[in-house]
Amino acid sequence: MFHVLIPAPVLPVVREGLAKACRVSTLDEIEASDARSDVRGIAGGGHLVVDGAFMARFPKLEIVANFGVGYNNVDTEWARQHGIIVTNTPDVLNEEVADTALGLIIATARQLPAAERHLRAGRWNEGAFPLTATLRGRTVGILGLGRIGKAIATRAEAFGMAVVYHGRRPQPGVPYGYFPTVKALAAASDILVVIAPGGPETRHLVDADVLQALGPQGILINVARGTLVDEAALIDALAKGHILSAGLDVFEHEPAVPQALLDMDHVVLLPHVGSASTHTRNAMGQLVVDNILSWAAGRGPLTPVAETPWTQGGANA
Ligand code: NAP
Ligand code: 8YV
Repeated sequence: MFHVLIPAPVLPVVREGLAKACRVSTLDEIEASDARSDVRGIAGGGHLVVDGAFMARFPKLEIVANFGVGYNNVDTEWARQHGIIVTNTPDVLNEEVADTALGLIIATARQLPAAERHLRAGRWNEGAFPLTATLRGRTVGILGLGRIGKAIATRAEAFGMAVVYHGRRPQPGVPYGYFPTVKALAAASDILVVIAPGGPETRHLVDADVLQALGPQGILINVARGTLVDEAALIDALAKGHILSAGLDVFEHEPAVPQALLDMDHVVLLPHVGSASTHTRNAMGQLVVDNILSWAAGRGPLTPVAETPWTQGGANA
């Protein structure tokens, strides 16, 4: 029977879906036995670090099915070199994460959480909540116009906002203006939305210079990974009024959130809930299961990541 390790807690849809056709073990169960040697799959949570040292513990490992579209937590280069397929969960979460991004944009521009705190604290009796920024006439700049970025763009358009973007290259057939650098994108944007992958290549793409270019009426939204934004520079820019506000679903050292951000009333902070509805998390979990079951049945992975492509005839062929 195909043996799958589930190293961290997963949704019932993952555990039960795999258990129907596979032998499933937790890390504790593996440690307590000599079963490590026949583990062929790992089904992982998005925050689980799957590095070379971890994968090397399982000599027969063939597939790592990551719970999450972002897979910066997996050493795909080590996996590729060892013929191991890595899969992720693309597309099934696009709309949910885009909804979260728009929620953050509205909540941040219109200061909805602060307005609610004003009401709950009984301060409405003392006076109206101050007037806020607006989405009217704003331009949204999207850093990473991929699957989720495009879903954010269509929503921004529906709200009457202009859309521009930056990626490593312009995309043919896309109706939005392209900017070749993040700084130029920020200068052209009122609201800068970060939704590119994490990892060393994108570390601190949004730095002090970019925030300065975004300007004193600018709003930064990050629904990607905390590492894309220089958090210290962001705190400094917010404190000095170099930008107006920020809406953040992700942080550099999750779950740690800097006290300086917690102390700011005009930023909106979420605990990495971009995809966190029951509907969407179950769809992601089902895709983890389907990838492993398809692989175990010899039909190949459904959604391998670009770094570990699969062609009929063998892993990484
Ligand atoms: P995707 O379809 O691969 O899109 C990523 C986009 O980023 C592409 O358009 C790509 O364009 C651009 N990009 C890649 N590397 C870049 C670089 N070095 N500089 C500038 N742009 C770059 O990915 P997706 O499915 O939309 O997901 C995007 C990310 O969102 C994930 O990797 C994940 O980290 C994050 N995410 C967060 C949550 C959450 O809960 N907050 C949920 C889901 C996903 P080019 O190739 O043209 O550069
Ligand atoms: C999850 C995500 O929160 O898909 C991603 O890249 O960031 C989120 O959907 C993450 O995978 C943790 O489980």
